[in-house]
Amino acid sequence: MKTRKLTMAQALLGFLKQQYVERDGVEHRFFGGVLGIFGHGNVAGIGQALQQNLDLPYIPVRNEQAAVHMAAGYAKTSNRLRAFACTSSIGPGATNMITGAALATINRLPVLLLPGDIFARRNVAPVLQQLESPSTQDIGVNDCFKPVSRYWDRIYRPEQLITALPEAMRVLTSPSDCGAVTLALPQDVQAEAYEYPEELFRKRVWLIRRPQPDAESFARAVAAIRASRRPFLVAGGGVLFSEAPAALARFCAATGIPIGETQAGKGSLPYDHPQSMGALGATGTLAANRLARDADLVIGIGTRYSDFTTASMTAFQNPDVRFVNINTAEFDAYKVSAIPLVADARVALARLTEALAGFRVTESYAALIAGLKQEWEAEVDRLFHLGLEPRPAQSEVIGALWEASGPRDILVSAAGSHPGDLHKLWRTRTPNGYHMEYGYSCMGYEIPGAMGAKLADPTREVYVFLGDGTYLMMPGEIVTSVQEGVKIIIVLVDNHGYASIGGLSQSLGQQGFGTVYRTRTESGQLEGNFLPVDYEANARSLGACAIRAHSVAELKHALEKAKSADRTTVIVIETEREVRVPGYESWWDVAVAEVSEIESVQQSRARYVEARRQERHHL
Ligand SMILES: Cc1ncc(C[n+]2csc(CCOP(=O)(O)OP(=O)(O)O)c2C)c(N)n1
Ligand SMILES: [Mg+2]
Repeated sequence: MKTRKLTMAQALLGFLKQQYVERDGVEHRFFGGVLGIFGHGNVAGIGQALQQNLDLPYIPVRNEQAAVHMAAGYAKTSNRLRAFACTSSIGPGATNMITGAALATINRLPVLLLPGDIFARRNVAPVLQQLESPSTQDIGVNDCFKPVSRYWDRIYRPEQLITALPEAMRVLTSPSDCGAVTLALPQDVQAEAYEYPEELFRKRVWLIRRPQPDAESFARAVAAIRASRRPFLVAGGGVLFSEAPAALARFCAATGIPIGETQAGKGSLPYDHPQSMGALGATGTLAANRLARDADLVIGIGTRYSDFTTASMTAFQNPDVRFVNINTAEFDAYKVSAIPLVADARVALARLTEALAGFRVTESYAALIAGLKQEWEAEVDRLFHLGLEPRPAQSEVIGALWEASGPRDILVSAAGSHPGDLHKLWRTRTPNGYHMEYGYSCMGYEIPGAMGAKLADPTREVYVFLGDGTYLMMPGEIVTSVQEGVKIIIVLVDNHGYASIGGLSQSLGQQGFGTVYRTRTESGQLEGNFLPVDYEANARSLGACAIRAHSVAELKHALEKAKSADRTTVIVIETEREVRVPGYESWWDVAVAEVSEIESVQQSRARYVEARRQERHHL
């Protein structure tokens, strides 16, 4: 057997470089590169190997958590056909990646995590940053990756790579089991040499399958759709991952079935498609929520049925409602007692369109759909142009941003009041043009996530829409964007703290306690002036261009400047905190204190108990 003598780290990178994926006859290299930060736990192993493998680009970042977010943004924009690996030292560098790992796994995105680990040899333990246990020497902080990874392994001996790497690739390229893969790499083993079989380094092409539905389940699904009077379709992230928007548009045009979109599925149809009712659920449109409420058949495609989508199991109120689920993951396909089509979205939609030939929704249902759509578009226009003085409402900022953006541009956001407002209002024109991380809704994802999107598709302008709160969590990656020449445009909405959680707190009878950025006063409470944060100066100090806009007109001007700039630009605009986009006949279950000394909380509890009566089991 021909072998190559390499360190474990060198062999790992040698393998990663040779991994490709193929779908629909198109082949791509799978790994775009490696993101990370060096410390004593990886510099001599992975760090050394990266230096002698420059064809696998290395991008140093400012925070390991951000590295994983960047990798997730890259994978999402690539429809999971490409990924990044992330390298860290041991200890805090490694555990910084755990939040990112959870985010990737929840969003079903492939990221390969390579945290450094403590010495396998053990004789020098405890090493710097090692967590010791009195009950075993076989545990460390990297065990915390287990529940947030779809595959987890620790490479105690260099030859274990030979069996671990194919498993890692199987999971990373799986349409159903995709998520974070963690290979914990003890620092001494990274640097250890081994005679690896030459075969390990041959080019390998992983076929991304498009599974066909089982014949009997398919026949039952067709019969259920044909029998329905008020069918409604829920488009989830799986529609985009499968690159099925065109197949969905054909299905909807042929059958007249309307769709509502989840956060991950938004943009499955262009907003102006006649069957697009926009966002569904707690942050949904009136059009989608009304149709969902009365639907007798719900076709869920590539959706996890999160509580925001189901409005905490209140969205579907027709007593006879049934479900058909199309999903590559059996786990999701079986939810809500559906007829499960364990299949690829594009394949299933094309076959359903064919099998449903001649089926069309009734004229009265079609008229209802058209009327609701028209009303909703008028509502968006209203919210885009409120003309509020002296500070605009957030919906006006969204309107100005939408009008300034081009049809192929990408909008990235994740947490705060932005996901809810954008879910309702953003008019997505192109698949993947709406990039919302709402599986983990992680404050701090936005800037690195947007950089990942830009790395995946540099031909599209990438906008970030975020709040002052989330900006403060992870502005440091602006430095990385300057380093790499990865330009993004960041619109920072300054409303002096957490408007979203503040609003939620008020609705729970808690008066927004602890959610406003104010100084502590002699009363001992946070009741003083607004915190004097200069976001513009902060962004500029990190290397970005920065502009403050005082009005919608100035915002429009700033956006034009940002588009022509060659660097990441941050636009700061103050908004009217208390003018919010309303909800549209939906709800979200946030449990209210059952007993309290505060009267407003007691009242809120009474409303809560009443509202919960709408929650259903779909059995
Ligand atoms: C890492 C993380 N911590 C806490 C939360 C809970 N959370 C959700 S939104 C939010 C406030 C966001 O504030 P900001 O970015 O200013 O947006 P705004 O609410 O003002 O729209 C918080 C604390 C979260 N989603 N992520
Ligand atoms: Mg805020």
